Amino acid sequence: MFEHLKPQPADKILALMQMYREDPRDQKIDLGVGVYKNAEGITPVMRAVKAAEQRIWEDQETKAYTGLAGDPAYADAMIGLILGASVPRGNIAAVATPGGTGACRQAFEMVRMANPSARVFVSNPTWPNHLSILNYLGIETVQYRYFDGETRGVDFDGMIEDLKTAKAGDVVLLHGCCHNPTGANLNMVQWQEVVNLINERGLVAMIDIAYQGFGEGLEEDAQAARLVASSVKRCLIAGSCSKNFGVYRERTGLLMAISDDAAQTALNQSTLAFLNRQNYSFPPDHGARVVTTILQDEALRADWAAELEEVRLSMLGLRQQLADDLQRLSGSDRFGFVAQHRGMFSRLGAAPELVEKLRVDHGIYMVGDSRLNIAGLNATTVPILAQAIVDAGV
Ligand code: PLP
Ligand code: TYF
Repeated sequence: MFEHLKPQPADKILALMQMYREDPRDQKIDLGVGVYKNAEGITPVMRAVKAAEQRIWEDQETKAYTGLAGDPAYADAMIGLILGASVPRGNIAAVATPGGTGACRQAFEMVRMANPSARVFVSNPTWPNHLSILNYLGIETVQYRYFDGETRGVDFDGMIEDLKTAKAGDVVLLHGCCHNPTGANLNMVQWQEVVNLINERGLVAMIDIAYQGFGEGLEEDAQAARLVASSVKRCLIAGSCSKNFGVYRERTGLLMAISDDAAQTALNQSTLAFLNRQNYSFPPDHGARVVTTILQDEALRADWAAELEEVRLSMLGLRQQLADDLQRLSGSDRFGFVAQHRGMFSRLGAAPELVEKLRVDHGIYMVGDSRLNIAGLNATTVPILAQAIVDAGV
């Protein structure tokens, strides 16, 4: 039977990661996969994570199963982090999931269960896994305009025009902050307009928030999710701790389903628990326990927030340095968007041939759509990248 299997397309980002590893050149620069790296090129375990792990090692008395939703304390802590007090706790159903990917997957499964004919509107472009999982589940997708290739900002008029074609019950998937892959984000006035449209048309909002704390700050980056969650009748929020706690491989995520009705919330909670059971029974606990330990302890939380802020500021510094170098070398302001974008990524808007040329000629690895991971740079490699970009005629 297995001979009937067909080869599946590889994840382009992960394939690039492999290609980089196999490149023998010393001067190569990895701007591919979205992993934070410090100036030494290391993805460190955060101080508070180490401390929490030590505490768990000392205090944990059992590794017996938690519950299908994971540890309720983890959900409470993450709800506090993402939503603050913007939504009454009683309106939120939540389960731990294996990473933000797991949260997206479970969210899409819930959509399909609730309304098999619902379409999911995704930004053009979006994180490739969104499309890949939606296609795999047989859910119809519609792309809405998002990135303006000229300004490298958001094509907001195009976005609204396209979202107006959504029908009641369709889902609108939005990146809560730090859009992947473009780095271009809505301002709060635009978010309000999107919320109004969602409400007018009876759409279902879904927020994927994987970079809280990487853009404008922990609270600022949650503003859009809070606005949406507190203004719509129902929504889904997929959260990830991979980046902001640096616990990538621990697979630590949370899915929330929010409604304005207690009975509906109970049904949502049991549905989410059911979906967890169908897919893997209990969600992973270690990363969730680390995150809970940090968020519940004042000192650990403050230290984590301080280290996260250092990470955020270092990426902002690299953005500014790159924008300045590009301005100087090109003698034009056309790269100013690099300093305006937020999060780990910027989409340069370069043709695939140029991206390929940068890889072949300079050992500079970025995703084929010209997404670069700002955190892959350091003070030494920024000028090298800037020169290569200008020489290539981007
Ligand atoms: N959503 C987006 C937009 C992402 O960029 C990522 C990747 O980091 C995720 C979700 C989920 O990542 P993970 O499954 O590693 O938590
Ligand atoms: O976009 C990125 O680079 C990150 C990491 O299948 C990632 O979100 C990439 C591909 C993938 C899972 C995570």
